[in-house]
Amino acid sequence: MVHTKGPAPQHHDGSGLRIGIIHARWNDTIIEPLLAGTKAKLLECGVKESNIVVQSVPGSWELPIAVQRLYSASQVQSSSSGIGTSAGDLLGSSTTDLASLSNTAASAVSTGPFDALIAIGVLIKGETMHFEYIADTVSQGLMRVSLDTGVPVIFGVLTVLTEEQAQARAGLIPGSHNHGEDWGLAAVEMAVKRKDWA
Ligand code: DLZ
Repeated sequence: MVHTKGPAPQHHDGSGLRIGIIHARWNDTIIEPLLAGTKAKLLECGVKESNIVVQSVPGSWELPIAVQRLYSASQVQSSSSGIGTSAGDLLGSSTTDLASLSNTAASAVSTGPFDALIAIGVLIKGETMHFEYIADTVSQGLMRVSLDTGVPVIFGVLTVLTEEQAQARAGLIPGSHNHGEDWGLAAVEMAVKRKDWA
């Protein structure tokens, strides 16, 4: 049995927050529980459903540009008083098998700048010769977006050697823990602290 430890949890009030989630569609059987765990924890922290925007991209490689565009779009909306293109429109609606967990551009989501963004992807070494390149570049890209924009970007990208390791981190193996829950908690904590540190 594979066990992984999460951080000591801190619970913060997410009721005033707006959170964006962007997930890759590669390895969707792992992505789905991770996304569900992330959303469940956000809701448990008090984030309103209407303040959670979910969008998808083909693979993890596309996560940094998507996070950057989604955040920029949300800033444009807030400076134009909500008139104009929605953040969802700029990325296109999410029309995957994960659709039940994702918003579409037409959903009744709020507008305004995001307080935190969560990038979710699953890279399994056995499946790609490019594993190291993608993992390294995506990690650096997501950190760059976070530092350039000043908005917390939660690193929800699993970089694992086997499908079994991925399943263990998605809570799919008995006794294992769903890391998506940690990412939801981290997003709320960092969004609240970012406001405190402003
Ligand atoms: C091409 C590719 C491969 C081989 N493996 C994965 C993977 O394990 N996880 C993932 O999220 N994406 C993978 N991709 C897709 C790339 O991330 C990207 O979507 C394509 O190369 C198109 O730019």
